[in-house]
Amino acid sequence: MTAPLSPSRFHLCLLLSRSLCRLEPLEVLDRALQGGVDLVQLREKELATAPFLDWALEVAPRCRQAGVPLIINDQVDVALACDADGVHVGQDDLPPREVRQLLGKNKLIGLSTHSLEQMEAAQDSGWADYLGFGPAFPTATKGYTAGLGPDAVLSASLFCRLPLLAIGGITTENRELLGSRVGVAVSSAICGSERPEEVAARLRL
Ligand code: TZP
Ligand code: MG
Repeated sequence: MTAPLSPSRFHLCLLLSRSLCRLEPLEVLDRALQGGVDLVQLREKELATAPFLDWALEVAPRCRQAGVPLIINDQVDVALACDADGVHVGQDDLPPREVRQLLGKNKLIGLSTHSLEQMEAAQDSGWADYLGFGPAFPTATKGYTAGLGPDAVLSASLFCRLPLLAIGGITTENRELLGSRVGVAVSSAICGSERPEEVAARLRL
């Protein structure tokens, strides 16, 4: 990948985790891509680096074939080894400035934020290409018993100058509460479905 990617077009990010998949994980991926996912983030908290890379090397060609960028959660080494399109980090992970030094300027960096203050700091520092914001709703996936709620997501979407993906507990039932201005990143609602393509299509407003 040589040209910088534009993150402004992202509407629906699949956070793919094998352990959450009801169907065979590659089938979940393919069917979610058919349903309109336009960004894939591979998030595998239970895999060591070598099996994570093996898995990423299976996922990467399918994303490439679909024309959808692949982002690796946390691990810059895995992203480089599979020539992914970028890395997503949280507030306590390798800082975006250091990620940029390792990845170079033509890859995407996503950063999770949980407040307007974190969002402002991320924008001011200028290293991230897009921001996550959440949890929008409670979610067992990351053990959040409360969400920030739709009003906070709406405020964030008005405040944020970078492309924004709301995250956490987003389902086909609550998606429209967040408004069409904000993109969404979704794991369990798509991975846990028997019909990932239908769920993905309904999550795209
Ligand atoms: N960060 C905030 S909530 C979350 C992450 C990674 C989990 C999102 O998964 P789900 O299953 O869509 O709630
Ligand atoms: Mg992380």
